[in-house]
Amino acid sequence: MSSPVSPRQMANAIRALAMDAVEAANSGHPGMPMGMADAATALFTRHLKFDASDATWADRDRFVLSAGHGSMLIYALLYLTGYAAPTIADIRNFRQLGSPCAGHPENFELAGVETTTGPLGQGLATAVGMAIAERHLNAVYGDALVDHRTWVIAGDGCLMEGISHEAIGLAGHLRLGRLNVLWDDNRISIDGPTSLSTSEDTALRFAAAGWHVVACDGLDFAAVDAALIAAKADPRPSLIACRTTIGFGAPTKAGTSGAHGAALGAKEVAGARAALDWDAAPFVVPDAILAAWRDAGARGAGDHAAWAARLAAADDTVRAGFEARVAGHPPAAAFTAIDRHIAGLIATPQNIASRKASELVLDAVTPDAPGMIGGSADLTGSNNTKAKGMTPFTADDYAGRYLYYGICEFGMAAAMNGMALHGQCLPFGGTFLVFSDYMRNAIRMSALQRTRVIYVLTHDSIGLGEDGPTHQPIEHLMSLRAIPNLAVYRPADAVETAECWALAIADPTRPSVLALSRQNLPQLRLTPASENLSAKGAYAMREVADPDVVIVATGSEVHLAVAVADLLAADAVRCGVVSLVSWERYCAMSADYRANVLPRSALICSIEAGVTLGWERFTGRDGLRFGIDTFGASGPIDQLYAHFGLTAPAIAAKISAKIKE
Ligand SMILES: Cc1ncc(C[n+]2csc(CCOP(=O)(O)OP(=O)(O)O)c2C)c(N)n1
Repeated sequence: MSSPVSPRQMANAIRALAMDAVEAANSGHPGMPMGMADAATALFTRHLKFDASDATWADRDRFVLSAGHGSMLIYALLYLTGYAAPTIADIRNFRQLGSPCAGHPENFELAGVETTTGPLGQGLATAVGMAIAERHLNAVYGDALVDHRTWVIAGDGCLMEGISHEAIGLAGHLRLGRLNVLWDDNRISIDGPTSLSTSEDTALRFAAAGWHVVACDGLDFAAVDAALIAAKADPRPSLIACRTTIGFGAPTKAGTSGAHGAALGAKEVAGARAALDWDAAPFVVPDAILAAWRDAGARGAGDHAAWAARLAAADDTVRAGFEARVAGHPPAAAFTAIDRHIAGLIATPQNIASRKASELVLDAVTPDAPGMIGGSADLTGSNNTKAKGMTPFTADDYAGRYLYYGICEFGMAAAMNGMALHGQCLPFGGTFLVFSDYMRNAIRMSALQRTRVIYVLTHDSIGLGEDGPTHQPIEHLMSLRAIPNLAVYRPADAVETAECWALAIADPTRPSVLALSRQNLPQLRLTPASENLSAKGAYAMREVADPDVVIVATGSEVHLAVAVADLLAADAVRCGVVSLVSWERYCAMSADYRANVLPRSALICSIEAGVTLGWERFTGRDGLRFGIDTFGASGPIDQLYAHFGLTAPAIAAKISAKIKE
């Protein structure tokens, strides 16, 4: 039976819900959903492969609303197509505390939201990672199990952001033909028309990056449908430029920035209802229109069932591996491999840089952890991220597990978020610690979204030497520690480096930073431990009874602390040394454990070759904090440590003087 409901009526349901929710909240962005409603209707009723009854179906198409401020668009779509959430009550509570319909879409609130968006441009770059994951898994498992697309709705803002350059370039280079971006070409942003700030030819920009570009009237369902058909047929990634009108339907605000980010007001909403021929009460979708949407939401059920049958028929080992990856369980063999590697280090100690130690871990673990996908922002040989046997992921070989991201830190980080969110992938990627600033917001988004992404950030102090202050991180460790739900590890030697990798791989809902040295470090851990000592965040590296002083240090400064303790011992000062591998883990330990590691009875002093800001937390007001509160300098490493007062004699003298005060 053919539905009497027109696509425009279906689109108007989105428009009405967007207007009503923003009106009720008296905050939000009605213009974008109203402008893109027809295009979204074409996508969701004709092209997107999904089954609203199971938001977690592994072979579903991924949909990313990169223009996250238009969140009512995705909330309306999820409700209308029949996802378990949001309910209409949730939508009525749009932007209220406790509603899953948050101001911007959040992946941890709604199963149908693939990624948290709001920081413009990042959704698009995250989608590139999803498209990479899809092609990789397709190469591993074949069309029968992995065969889906990634769709994006992006606005002018997303495409103005610099990260779009990185994302578009990478997608074009890797010929990610299953990535399709619908651009809401409404030529309006907050300050007014986009002509205020840009004259760029967006279509040419995408074409130059190797994309297929198709333009259509974004308010015409049939035209968008045809453009989406063309996009799917082209082997390149596609930009579908949808010419739209922001706030379509609003009598005076349509086409103006007045429709962008505020409630339209009762009079304007009434005018829009009249113009759109929508006479249902607020938050009410007429039965026939809702039924048509629910049909669209069930469209994929047949595909889903056929896929499930193929998975059930797959070889037992393949199916078990596939399902374990979907569940996000790293193979037990990966942890066994790390344990074996640590035993090897205890047997044959290695005085090597922690970046090199990290490479040895990767060599050991990646063969047993097929989900691990590495990469670097053009610093492969410095970050030591390419494990033995890892081959490049290229347009000609999607089975490869190593990505050459180019000099695109932000794009790399966002793409890694996309791979992790896609599922079945555990991405890690490298750059210098100092350039974490370039990708900081994506690291923040990893933490907010609870993705298992591992950042391998090398050259973690002035210890990198001659490259000088532009390359020497000073405030970075502390500023990364300030990001909630991010584990920042700074291992002191090769054993701790292996322990930190094990912790990062095992942590399902938290990203990790591994801050690693350029310079060689002596191996301090020389006896086997019965457990992963780094898991507690901090532990005694040198234990003394009833200490006068305990030095808490991190990474490359732990062996310096040990040297200080030796000098103090010669002076009859009882000095313990604590390796603080991870603040987050240490602070999560019991008060008893923490007090045992850093006893109140002792003078606590810190050593870290970075800002001293923050160390008061452990040293109190009386303790000494050894660090660097200026930029670094260019010179050989030994001269630099001496210049900044970070030598054993200098520190021991200050601690001695303090004790004698
Ligand atoms: C990185 C970042 N910078 C700034 C903002 C604030 N902001 C939200 S929407 C917007 C304008 C976006 O314009 P456009 O993409 O054209 O959206 P439309 O006006 O069509 O809704 C800005 C600047 C943001 N969300 N993210």
